[in-house]
Amino acid sequence: MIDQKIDNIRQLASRNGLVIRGGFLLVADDEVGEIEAGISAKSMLLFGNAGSSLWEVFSNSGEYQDSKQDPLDRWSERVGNSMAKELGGKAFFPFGDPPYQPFISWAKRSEGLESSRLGMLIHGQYGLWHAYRFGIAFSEDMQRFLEEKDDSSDICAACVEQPCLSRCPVTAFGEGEYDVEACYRYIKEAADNSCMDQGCAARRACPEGSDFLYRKVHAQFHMSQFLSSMKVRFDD
Ligand code: B12
Ligand code: SF4
Ligand code: SF4
Repeated sequence: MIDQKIDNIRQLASRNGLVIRGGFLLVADDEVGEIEAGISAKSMLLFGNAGSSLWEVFSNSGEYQDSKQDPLDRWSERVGNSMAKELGGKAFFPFGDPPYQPFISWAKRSEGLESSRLGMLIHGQYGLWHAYRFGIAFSEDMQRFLEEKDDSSDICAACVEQPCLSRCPVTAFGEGEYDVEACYRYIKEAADNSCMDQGCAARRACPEGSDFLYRKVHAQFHMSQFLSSMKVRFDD
């Protein structure tokens, strides 16, 4: 019966260009709270894009076309809340005001992902080409209907050349942390840079998940969103 529910969830996600990105059982420290009065949350499923899977649906949405701010966050909010309502769960989002929901540690608990040498999470199939749009908390244990997570491989440790670490023109990943301002200044000021046109050069240097590389128009969308949000932070 519940197996069928997971299948329905998968189909619902897929209609929105999303995939289930694993799930985990909640503990008291997660402080997720109740789904509604008197009904506590027991498990969480994460949803996101694998490669450009969401682009078709998102780029045809009202949020993408209305020229207002943060279209992808607004789209995620609408789709996440509507799926949660239909499934009897409660949606949580990776964006909004700090403190942020801990999607990085939730992702590690869900699919056993590791942080890559660049900092972002690397996936055995999608490489660096994936992201999270929302999580949905359920009152039942949904994790037991998913494949067991694989904690076994450290992809970056097995990568001898580690090309990602030498491709950034301003060494934004030089000190083991991501130098956001150096990245921003470069993509804003360098007249002809492939990062704005095709996405982060360091990320593109990674050989993993090359079938899931974001489409050019999708990569350009993220880079221009990043540029305008960093303008507010560093220049305004
Ligand atoms: C804040 C934030 C940022 C900030 C970074 C803040 C800083 N360092 O000054 C900014 C806006 C710069 C940023 C940028 C990007 N981010 Co970001 N970010 C987040 C967010 C909302 C919160 C992280 C946080 O503060 N956690 C709390 C602190 C205490 O934990 P922490 O582990 O120390 O967090 C640090 C890292 O997460 C790091 N960080 C955040 N994003 C990125 C991206 C990269 C490439 C790296 C190396 C590090 C990094 O900065 C945080 C603060 O130091 C998370 C979503 C979430 N709710 O977790 C997404 C998230 C980590 N970001 C993500 C992504 C994809 C990006 C971008 C690559 C977006 C894009 N273009 O696709 C860009 C990088 C731009 C580029 N060069 O291409 C994804 C990562 C997915 C994955 N595969 O791992 C997440 C999970 C969002 C999502 N919806 O999936 N991000
Ligand atoms: S290039 Fe190698 S070290 Fe860098 S993120 Fe990809 S697998 Fe990891
Ligand atoms: S977008 Fe370009 S400048 Fe920014 S971190 Fe990636 S490679 Fe470096």
